[in-house]
Amino acid sequence: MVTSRRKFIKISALGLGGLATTSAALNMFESNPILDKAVKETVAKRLSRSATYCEVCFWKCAAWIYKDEHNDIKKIIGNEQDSHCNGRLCPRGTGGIGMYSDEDRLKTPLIRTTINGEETYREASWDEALNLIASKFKDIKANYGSEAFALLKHGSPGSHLEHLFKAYGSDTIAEPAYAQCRGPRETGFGLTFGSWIGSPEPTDIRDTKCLVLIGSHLGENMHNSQVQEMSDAIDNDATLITVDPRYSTAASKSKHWLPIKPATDIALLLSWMHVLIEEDLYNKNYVEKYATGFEELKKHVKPYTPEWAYGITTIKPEDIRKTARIMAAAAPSVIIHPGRHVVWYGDDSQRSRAVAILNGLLGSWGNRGGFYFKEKISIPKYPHPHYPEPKWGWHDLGTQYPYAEMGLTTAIVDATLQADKSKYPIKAWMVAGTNLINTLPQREKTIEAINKLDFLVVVDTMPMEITGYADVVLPECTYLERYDGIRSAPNRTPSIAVRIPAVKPKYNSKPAWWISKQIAERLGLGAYFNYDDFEEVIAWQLNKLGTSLEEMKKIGVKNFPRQSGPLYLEVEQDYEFNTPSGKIELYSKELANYGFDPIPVYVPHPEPPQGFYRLNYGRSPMHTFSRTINNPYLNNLKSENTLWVNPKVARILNLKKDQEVWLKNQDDIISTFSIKVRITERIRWDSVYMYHGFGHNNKKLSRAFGKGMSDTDLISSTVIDPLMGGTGLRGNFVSILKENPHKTKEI
Ligand SMILES: Nc1nc2c(c(=O)[nH]1)N[C@H]1C(S)=C(S)[C@@H](COP(=O)(O)OP(=O)(O)OC[C@H]3O[C@@H](n4cnc5c(=O)[nH]c(N)nc54)[C@H](O)[C@@H]3O)O[C@H]1N2
Ligand SMILES: Nc1nc2c(c(=O)[nH]1)N[C@H]1C(S)=C(S)[C@@H](COP(=O)(O)OP(=O)(O)OC[C@H]3O[C@@H](n4cnc5c(=O)[nH]c(N)nc54)[C@H](O)[C@@H]3O)O[C@H]1N2
Ligand code: SF4
Ligand SMILES: [Mo]
Repeated sequence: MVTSRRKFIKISALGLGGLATTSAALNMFESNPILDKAVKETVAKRLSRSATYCEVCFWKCAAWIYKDEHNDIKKIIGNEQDSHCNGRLCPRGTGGIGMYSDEDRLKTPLIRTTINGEETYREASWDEALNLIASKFKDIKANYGSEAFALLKHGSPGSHLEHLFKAYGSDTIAEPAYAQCRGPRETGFGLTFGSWIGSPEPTDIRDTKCLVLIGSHLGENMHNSQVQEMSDAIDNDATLITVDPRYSTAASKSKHWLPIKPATDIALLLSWMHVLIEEDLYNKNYVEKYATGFEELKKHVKPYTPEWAYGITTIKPEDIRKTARIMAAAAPSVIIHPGRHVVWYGDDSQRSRAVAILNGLLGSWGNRGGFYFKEKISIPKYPHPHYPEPKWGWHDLGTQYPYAEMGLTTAIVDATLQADKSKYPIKAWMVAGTNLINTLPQREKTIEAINKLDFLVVVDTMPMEITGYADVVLPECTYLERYDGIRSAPNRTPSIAVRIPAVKPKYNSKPAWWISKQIAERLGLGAYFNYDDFEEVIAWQLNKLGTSLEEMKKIGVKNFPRQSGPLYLEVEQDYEFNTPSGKIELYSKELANYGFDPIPVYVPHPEPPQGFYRLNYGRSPMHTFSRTINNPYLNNLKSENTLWVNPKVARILNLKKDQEVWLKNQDDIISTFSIKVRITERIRWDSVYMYHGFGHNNKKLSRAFGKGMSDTDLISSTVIDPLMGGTGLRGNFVSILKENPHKTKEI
């Protein structure tokens, strides 16, 4: 129901920080007041539209870009036929227009140069920049082998450049969406159900009776259709249980909020399993038919009573029992959400596995209101010669983590640091669509690795921090000005969506497909890019899929019927899971063979020392990471983050609302900028909280520079997941400084 969904967004936004941002945010979920005004002013004029999918985050909602007869983009709205957005974009998607209009954009290629002894950038032609890059590709190959050139990427530009790198002979490739984001949950669920979760998550939220969110703050984490479904589920009286040390938006909509002591989730999960098994509430038929290892699990969780968990988690035993019973009553229409950003404390694959096992006990996998069987269209490969076989690549880095199934960004950093003594010497990076300086933990290490490189080229749309370290900066045009690969994502019904340029690239910017092709041609690899325009590739693929570019330009999204069978298990259906045993593995022999715990175990983590608070962070509903902070429309909605501090702490430290403070962490690292205090009961007294993405330190970002604080400044300590190499980021502690430490230093 549209009305109540609107209401939900309104209420949730209200909780977020005052009316000023709220009313605009509310309006923006469906329409943007600033853009609406522009549209009204041109009401007499006809607007034409072209299809795209959003690049402001990775939910990839399909949308229409409206422009007037002067080719001015006026508005972006969701495509009604798209299951990722159901015709409505989130505030960030609506504000995506600001990515295009931002006057701070990168405008032309830049080459590092020294003038009067000072390093600076000079503007260059594409030809000069591309020739220089091609010569470096050749040098690296001749001196160290192609494998020594690494690609660090995120988002759409990545796939074009990945093709270039593979043609060149390197699959030394990684993205932060694995080791700094989803990796552990894919391992945890993969080990249990034999299937990755993937994106979008196959959570059947719209039909669920009980949704359990553990450190997953849907509503601030604005993944579009997921938030819409949660709102529908609330309308349908589903029970929400939120486990979060912070009173999140989701917590404010929940029947049960469990303000867990940070870093203790595995204890709660084990105790929930204990209650389900001891009280005979688990889904017996399902477990008997589909699971293996039940007896071992039963024995394992026997000691983990709610009373035991209370001492660890601070969640009252009666609340643990009550919520376990609610889950069991809803089963199998219950979801213990797998989360998305799950790199917390280093034992994250095991925590994710505990979440998976709990879902297994309740029978939610393959059942309505639990997890559905997803399906996607496979896009035909445009023909090209075989890739050469690299001698080594991402597989060989981080081999100590047996479940690392994608490249680890941090292993690339390490291999770069050890290039002189390693058989895998990394000597050059291309970075595209990721602001590594704010994205990777242990910034000093990232910068040290960059300093060791022979060559760094950055492809970006904005003068983000990472561009300041490049030898060559290439300006990519925004998603509104280019073709990209066809979107095909797993969902209830498979669909495809296209991205068609609405306008010509502004300034002297170019799309990543063109950049890749230009470099390839200079390297004699033109055969891999056998087309003049990427449009030809898409047209060819669409024909193979039984549609055409003409049709897709008109409809933007095409939904296909399911081919793989029903969304859910049939009653008593035989089903083989893609695990070694063919069953849901409550106990994993494979893990035992590797010397890991076959069933998750709770291990205590370090606590904040005296005078320190745990640094907690999360998503701002108005922004995506660091990429949108300078966006004129979104910056207008939220220009800086605040530090959430419990009133008790404020009293002890005598902090006032809006007072500016600096933070110093356990390694004596001090934040670059200050942050304003927000005193609120919504955060526990043992932690402080801030939105990630703020505190930019590149002056070229005129709106974002120096506004708020960067959580990454203070994440100098990580605990690595021994299974898959993810970097646990939540083990950092900060003390609050009331005097400007930078000023003091200068005196
Ligand atoms: N401290 C801390 N670190 C984190 C997180 C956190 O919460 N806190 N979150 C983690 C998670 S979950 C993730 S997924 C990662 C995200 O990591 P990133 O994807 O690196 O995040 P962004 O800061 O958005 O950086 C995106 C970069 O891509 C550029 N860009 C945007 N659009 C385009 C485009 O169309 N073309 C090109 N070429 N460039 C473009 C932007 O200008 C920006 O420089 O960060 C992880 N790291
Ligand atoms: N608006 C917006 N939405 C986004 C994004 C964005 O940049 N902006 N990014 C997208 C991406 S790539 C990702 S990965 C997701 C990330 O979104 P989520 O997976 O939802 O995760 P986080 O932002 O890491 O979650 C932060 C929540 O975890 C809680 N938390 C902290 N420590 C603990 C703990 O020890 N135990 C428990 N139970 N909870 C804890 C925090 O208080 C906070 O509420 O968001 C996606 N959606
Ligand atoms: S959720 Fe929002 S930002 Fe992400 S793709 Fe959809 S509209 Fe864009
Ligand atoms: Mo992420």
